[in-house]
Amino acid sequence: RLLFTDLDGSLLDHHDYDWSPARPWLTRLKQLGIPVIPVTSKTRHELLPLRRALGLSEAPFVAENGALVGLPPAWCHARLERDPDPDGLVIKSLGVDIGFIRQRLAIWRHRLDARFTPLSELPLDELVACTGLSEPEARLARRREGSEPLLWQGGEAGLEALRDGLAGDGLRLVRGGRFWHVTGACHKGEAVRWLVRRYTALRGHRPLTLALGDGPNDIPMLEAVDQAVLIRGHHDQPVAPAQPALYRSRVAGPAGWAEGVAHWWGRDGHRGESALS
Ligand code: 2M8
Ligand code: MG
Ligand code: MG
Repeated sequence: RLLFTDLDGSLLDHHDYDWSPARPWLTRLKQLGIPVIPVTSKTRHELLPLRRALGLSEAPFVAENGALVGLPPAWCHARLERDPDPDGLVIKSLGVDIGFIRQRLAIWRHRLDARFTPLSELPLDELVACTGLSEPEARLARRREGSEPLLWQGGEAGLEALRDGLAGDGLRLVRGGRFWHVTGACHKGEAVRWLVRRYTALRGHRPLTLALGDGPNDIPMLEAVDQAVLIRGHHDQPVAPAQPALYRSRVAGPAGWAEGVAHWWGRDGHRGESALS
């Protein structure tokens, strides 16, 4: 089995990034040998200390909304990946370079007179104030490789115009928590499928998959798995994944995360443990 999870607003609290309500389940999943795979808007630099703190350093991860996949040695293919980075990870790019994204954003901002601030242009103190990250964490959030978050300051129509313009460049615009995120033609769902294919190739069987998320950018991920949890969130937009095996949590954040895992994989709830597992 594999568990894929969004971080902010899901495994981590939207405001203070606490995950204590999810701790008992993290321990139990570790004992069961079930990888908990972060699939997040965060950068791989933010993920390094966070995976360590969460006890997830042996699991792969998806960073920057599907733009990057990080593989620890056990997930590498001897033939395909030979050169891990100094942290022992092989990084796969599924998106496009941040330089191209920033270049196109600058052009569309000018052409459409669009009102937004890219994260890379936010002064550090403002980034700290609006996210609640510490200063060192905010520095790591700035080290982006395949996605640019935007603080949107314009209206709905401007957003659609920007989306259309970027689509012509092969770029996507998705809503995260506080930010809108610009990426290449990648998303969380594609990255999850990539990892499921890799697991299947290495282990010789398809895993049973569960995914948990709270935002619009999580929808493709929730649609790419066998069982899904939509965590109660902070969104005004209706979020409705095309997923028959969907559980909507009653509570938000890490408590909703624990509620969702218990729903599908709890002691009395061995639902869906079909031939897949
Ligand atoms: C941004 O991502 C979140 C998650 O969805 C958002 O859009 O609100 C990213 O900049 C990420 O790198 C950062 O850690 C996070 C902090 O809240 O904000
Ligand atoms: Mg989220
Ligand atoms: Mg996220």
